[in-house]
Amino acid sequence: MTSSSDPQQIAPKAEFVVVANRLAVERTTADDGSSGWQTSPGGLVTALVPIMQAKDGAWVGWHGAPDEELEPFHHDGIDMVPVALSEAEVAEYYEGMSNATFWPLYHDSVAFPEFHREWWDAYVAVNRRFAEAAAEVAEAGGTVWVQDYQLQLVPKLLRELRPDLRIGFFLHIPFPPSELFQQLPWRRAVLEGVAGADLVGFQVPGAATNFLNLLRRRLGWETHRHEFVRPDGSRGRASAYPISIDTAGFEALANSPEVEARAAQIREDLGAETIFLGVDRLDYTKGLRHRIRAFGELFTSGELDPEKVVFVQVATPSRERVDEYRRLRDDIELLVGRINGDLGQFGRPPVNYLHQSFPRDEMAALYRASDVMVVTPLRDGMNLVAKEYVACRGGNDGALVLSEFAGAARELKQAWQVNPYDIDGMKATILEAGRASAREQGRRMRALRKQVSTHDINRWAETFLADLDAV
Ligand code: GDG
Repeated sequence: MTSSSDPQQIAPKAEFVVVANRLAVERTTADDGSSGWQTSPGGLVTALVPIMQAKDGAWVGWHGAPDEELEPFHHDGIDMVPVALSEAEVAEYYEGMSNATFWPLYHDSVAFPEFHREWWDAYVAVNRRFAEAAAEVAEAGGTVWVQDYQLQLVPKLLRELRPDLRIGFFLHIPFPPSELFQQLPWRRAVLEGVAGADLVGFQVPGAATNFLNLLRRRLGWETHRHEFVRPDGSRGRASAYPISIDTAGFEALANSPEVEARAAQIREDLGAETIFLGVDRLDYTKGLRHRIRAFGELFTSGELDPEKVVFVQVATPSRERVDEYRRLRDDIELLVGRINGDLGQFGRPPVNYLHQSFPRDEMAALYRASDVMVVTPLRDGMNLVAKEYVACRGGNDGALVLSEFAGAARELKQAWQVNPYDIDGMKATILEAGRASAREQGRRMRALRKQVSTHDINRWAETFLADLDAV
């Protein structure tokens, strides 16, 4: 959906500002070689764009190309404010501090977090740049909503620059228990940074509790239920706002004749009686090693018959310049190669592994085509894939196997829940979900669908912003 971008320079002043690591647009290249912008796909952008269009909004973020300075521009009714990052900052602030320190530390340290002082220095410098860009663009008394772990210092910096603003912060990933968080050499600065927001949102109540406990124990701040008191006497709140998806959009897509036809084609191509599906960014938090091992054992023992069953795993390429992700890819491909080498037949690998990303309609067709969706992260803030699968099952059929350690498990109680570290338990539950009667699957799926249709991404954004308004 390329729409016209006004190339002329603008000097926006916005009533509502979103600050995120990435801008809400991606570059496009036309056949004649000219480049433009298209709105990024994805739930957050889908939910916020209408609010921003209605409110005179601006989006502050990196545009994705290192060492390139861009002027603000107008796209799709929103002022886009690009923040420049140098090649070294991408390596230190983004790949380093964000993705090799905070990401593993906040996900139960399932990979070792690395602590490097030069990464931290870059993180501070870049956070300051984002805060300054937001301070520049927000109109007097406006609202600024800061997104995620790459920008945890922005709320406090922005508050110092612009005390007139109403500032929200939302963390998309888990917030760890204090035992883990305390390892962080810069723990005080991070807590104070986040607590610069008037309202701090987390995916689950436990994360808000972890955060409030740390403010009390580490910083010696007073807290009362959801409220915290800064040393200057000002107050903020921390609470859970479970994120969701554009449920109606997914449902409509999955029910379209094109997607229905494509789903039938996928089933025919795979030629299996039962299709199990996994869809994840290729990330060590998603539990791929454990999941593939479980399927390997089920195929080897014959409990799943490779002649009748296929396990499709889409592993979307992700963070390929970070070492841990390269190692993960090698491990996964070794595991998949062994299973297929040992048990496959001509044209029929038991594990159909795809290290690719697909358009949204192809994802909807895959969800629609699959009998059992297997979502088994070791730790996950929410997990939108689980909700998308449910939204695409208009016939109230299909089964969802879901890790207890995904934020989504709190809402999707009727899924077949598993502890992904318990491989035997996971194997038993995968079989149980696949063999459940249509009646049992329907009973569970109806309840799941009710939850996901009444709690969509619009409700998430509206609730957060209404509460921010009320603080
Ligand atoms: C973080 C938190 C939290 C994946 N492959 C393709 C594709 N996707 C889409 C999925 C889904 C999204 O990407 C992934 O979202 P998840 O929630 O599953 O996971 P993270 O990327 O780790 O997201 C997570 C989320 O933020 C939101 O707060 O839920 O816990 O870790 O929408 O469909 N989309 C397309 N092609 C692909 O190949 N089109």
